Amino acid sequence: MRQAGRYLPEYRASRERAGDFLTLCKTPELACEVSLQPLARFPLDAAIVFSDILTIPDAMGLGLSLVEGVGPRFAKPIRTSEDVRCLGEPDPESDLGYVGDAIRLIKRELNDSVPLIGFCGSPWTVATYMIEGGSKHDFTLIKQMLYSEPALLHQLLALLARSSSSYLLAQIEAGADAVMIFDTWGGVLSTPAYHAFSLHYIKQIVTAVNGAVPTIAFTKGGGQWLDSIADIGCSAVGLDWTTDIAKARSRIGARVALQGNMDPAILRADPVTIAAEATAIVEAFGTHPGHVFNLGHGITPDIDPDNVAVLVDTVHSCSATILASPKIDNE
Ligand code: 1CP
Repeated sequence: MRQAGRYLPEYRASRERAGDFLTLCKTPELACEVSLQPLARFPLDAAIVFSDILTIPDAMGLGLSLVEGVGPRFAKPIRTSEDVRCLGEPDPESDLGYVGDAIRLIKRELNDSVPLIGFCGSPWTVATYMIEGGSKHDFTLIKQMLYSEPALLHQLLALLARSSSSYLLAQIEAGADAVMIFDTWGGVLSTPAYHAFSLHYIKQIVTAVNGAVPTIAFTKGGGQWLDSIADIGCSAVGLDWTTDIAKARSRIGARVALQGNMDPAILRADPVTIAAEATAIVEAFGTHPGHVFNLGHGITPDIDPDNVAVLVDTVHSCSATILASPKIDNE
């Protein structure tokens, strides 16, 4: 996650040239360049298009900016029923066409060497930014709306689900080989609220994709809801690092593939520790099919790229070893 980003000096140079983060996202040549940077350094098995989950609210006219040291900010957050009523559904071609253009460029450059992942945010997660006005991790305003004006929040989430569905279908049309739905903030909800306000809308998006390409559903903090997530029709479930991957495999691994789940903080350790931790995850999953190794969340800017190289090499070598020795298995 966040294969491209500030931990790479070449990303920082491209961002400097672009001037700001949004220009980087909206200039297909630059978005393509940045998407390919991690693959030039590491023998990764997939690329992910460089973009952000906040492109949809930006296209809805909320005035997105990325403030240095603060994170994303919206000039016009959504607070009232009038605000929600005024929102339109962005057109994936005319309003978000730069993402499709970036995907077409990346696909041409990849030339089928590895698959390309497209993505969007979950309606709930995107709505947290739209209502709070940016990164604010206490969720006071959106939870107030959830419990005092649930119909209004549902109206916004339904609009986001429709917008995200047409956006992912356009990404698939442009060449995305799989799509991932990031529900970074689903884990802050109670169980009934998670099902009604987050998973319900993720399911609508997965249903709209209708098996055109594999779909990956990731809820950070969603470990206790894995069975429900696996039941929405997605091809894979993303796990954060707080879930035991062996237990997740025995619970839902026959129904879906699992993606994950190393704690990105481990990348701050020494190479021997990184290799041991990565090997433990690959071995915990065992020889069953359907494990996509990944970090449980994004790489942070302080990570040494050499440590990422150790991780990628370890995953390749220990996967080959474990697949060659089917006795190493743990039911
Ligand atoms: O240059 C910079 O400082 C920008 C930092 C950055 C990056 C590298 C942002 C702003 N977005 C991105 C790219 C990004 N965002 C990708 C790129 C593809 C990749 O290489 O993996 C992806 C998949 C995302 C998705 C995203 N954006 C999520 C979901 C996944 C996650 O990390 O939880 C979220 C929550 C966002 C919002 C966002 N955009 C940027 C930041 C710093 C944030 C998080 C803010 C917060 O903590 O609330």
